[in-house]
Amino acid sequence: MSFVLYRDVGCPFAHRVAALFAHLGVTYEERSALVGDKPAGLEAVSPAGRIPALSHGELALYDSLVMGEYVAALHGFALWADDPGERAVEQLLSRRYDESLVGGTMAAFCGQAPDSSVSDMLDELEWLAVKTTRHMGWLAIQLGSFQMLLREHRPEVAEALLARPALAAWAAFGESQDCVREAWQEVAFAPKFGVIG
Ligand SMILES: N[C@@H](CCC(=O)N[C@@H](CS)C(=O)NCC(=O)O)C(=O)O
Repeated sequence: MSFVLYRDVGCPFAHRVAALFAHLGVTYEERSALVGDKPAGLEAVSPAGRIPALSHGELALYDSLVMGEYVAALHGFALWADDPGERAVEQLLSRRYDESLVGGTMAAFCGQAPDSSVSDMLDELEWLAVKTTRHMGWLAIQLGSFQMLLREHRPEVAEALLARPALAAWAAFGESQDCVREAWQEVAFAPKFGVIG
């Protein structure tokens, strides 16, 4: 029974699922579309037409966190820290990232965020990072790309991030992960948002 991942090339939620598969060495089929397009067959798996979506046999999932939990559980991978307090902070970080930091990150890449909001975003990331000692697992996978993109597209923000030791350590770990690099090498959305060229 194979996994089929429906995604578009720019969706950060899809990237972390792809990165998790790479990290686990799990093969999967991919139905990919350009940014803003829907991959063929998506409707059958994702009733709201959202990406990413994942099918596995009869199972159809359309939230990346649920996919991560499922795939990790199947492969005996610890998505979260064992310690309840640490796990709670990791989950808080994950939720905050999804709710607002992904949008803030994208706005920063595109130069559409005022410096004050980029600084607020870094403040919150730092606040969460100092409370999270474990850099392994889902956390690194989903956030390791942050610094790579900043370094390429907003070097001054990358510098600001490096001035914060908790974030610098965290970014260095994330950047060292092959699966993070592989997932983000595919990113082709930057030109669409006017970041490149
Ligand atoms: N919580 C969802 C968020 C997914 C999400 O927002 N996907 C965007 C693309 S990156 C999407 O499908 N947007 C179109 C829509 O909501 O109809 C997840 O983690 O999978």
